[in-house]
Amino acid sequence: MLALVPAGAARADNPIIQTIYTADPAPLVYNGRVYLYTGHDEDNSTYFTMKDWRVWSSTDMVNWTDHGSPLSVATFSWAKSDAWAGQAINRNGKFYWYVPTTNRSTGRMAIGVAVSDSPTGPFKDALGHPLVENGEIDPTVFIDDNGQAYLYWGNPHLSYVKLNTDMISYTGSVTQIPLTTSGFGTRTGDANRPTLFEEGPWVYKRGNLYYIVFAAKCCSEFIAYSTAPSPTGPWTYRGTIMPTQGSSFTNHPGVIDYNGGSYFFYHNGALPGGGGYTRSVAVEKFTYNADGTIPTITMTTTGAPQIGTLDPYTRQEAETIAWESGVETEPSAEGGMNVSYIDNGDYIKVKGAAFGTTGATTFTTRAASGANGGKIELHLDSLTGTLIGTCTIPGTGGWQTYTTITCPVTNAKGTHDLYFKYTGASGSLFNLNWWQFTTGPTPTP
Ligand code: FUB
Repeated sequence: MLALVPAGAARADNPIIQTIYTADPAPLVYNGRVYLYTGHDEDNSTYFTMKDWRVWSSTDMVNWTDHGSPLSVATFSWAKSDAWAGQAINRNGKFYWYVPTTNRSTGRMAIGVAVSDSPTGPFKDALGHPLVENGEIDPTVFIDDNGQAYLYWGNPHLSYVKLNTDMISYTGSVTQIPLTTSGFGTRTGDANRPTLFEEGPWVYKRGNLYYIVFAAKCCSEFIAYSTAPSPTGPWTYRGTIMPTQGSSFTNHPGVIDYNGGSYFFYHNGALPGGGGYTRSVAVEKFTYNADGTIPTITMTTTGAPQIGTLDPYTRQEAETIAWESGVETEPSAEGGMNVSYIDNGDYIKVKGAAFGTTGATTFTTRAASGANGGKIELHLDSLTGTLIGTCTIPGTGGWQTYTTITCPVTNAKGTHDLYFKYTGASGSLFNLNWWQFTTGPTPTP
């Protein structure tokens, strides 16, 4: 469990995940939604102690739903440790997640591929052995317009293979991309690494231009990029995207276009207790220059603007969160995830809930408590903002014994950030699976 996020950070929306430490973001746009695949730094880690990968999703770039961990080192029978930086992509109605992890029998880093029918998993090992192995890390996957897929990876070299359309095999041999200073910039002071390329490549195409964005120089890293007229080069170094910032000595890029905007995902050490081995994923919106070059992007605590609003009149997962303090999540007996370890004074913020002109009349939530329950205070715009309702959650006889509770609500009109403030006795109060408001005439008791 992370240290409590200070109250002064309540307006921040970056880092976008606060329940755990996350690293190595890999966003994927699918079916109108952004799926975000990340690593997971263990609490109090003093190395890259990473056992599982995580999935999150959002339609508005600020409220993120936790889908838990559908892939871990244990998924790969041949893997020993190190759930490091990967990327997922969809093809053939399936989702392929390429990840670096340590091969138990060779002791080297290898690239595995997991497959699922759903972007949120569960994922299984597609092969039962590594897809490729040369002791290097950080796969990025890209499908060109002609259907040819490429898998790139590397540290200290940069290699690629041409994937077959099954996405789990390749044709031809592993090819090393020449790391020239014209292609990847000049590093001074390290005879073994004459260019800026360090790790974490992210390859994509925009218009007719191919981009490779990467973690540059070590340590601390910054984010730089190169472009090319083809997926195999020749690459031209284009400069810095994100300077060294943010109290993590690594950084890691993920770039997407979504809903008419461009977004840059990265990680830093911005949460309490954060640092080089306890990192957190964040996002910024940006606009390409007219010539296709990428502007300098600075880390912020505000993050990307919200796209649209959140509909409080449709069922929302309790683990859809813009910002929180003190809570955790866990797999729910009812499917998906639930919010857990809710203590007195903890809170969750969801951003931009559109209550409309008629306003909300009731709040319903699915809750369970193996203790004596507690209360949910519903506040607008801040933890001390207008109180629109208070819902009492009883003990239900078990932490996964859920019941549906409805409470009256007043004064909830217009669009507001919504704060769920949890109060009660000491210890865990209750778990929450989902919530939903109703609008319309006030129901008669
Ligand atoms: O998260 C473990 C390693 O740190 C990743 O594989 C690298 O890209 C760096 O972020």
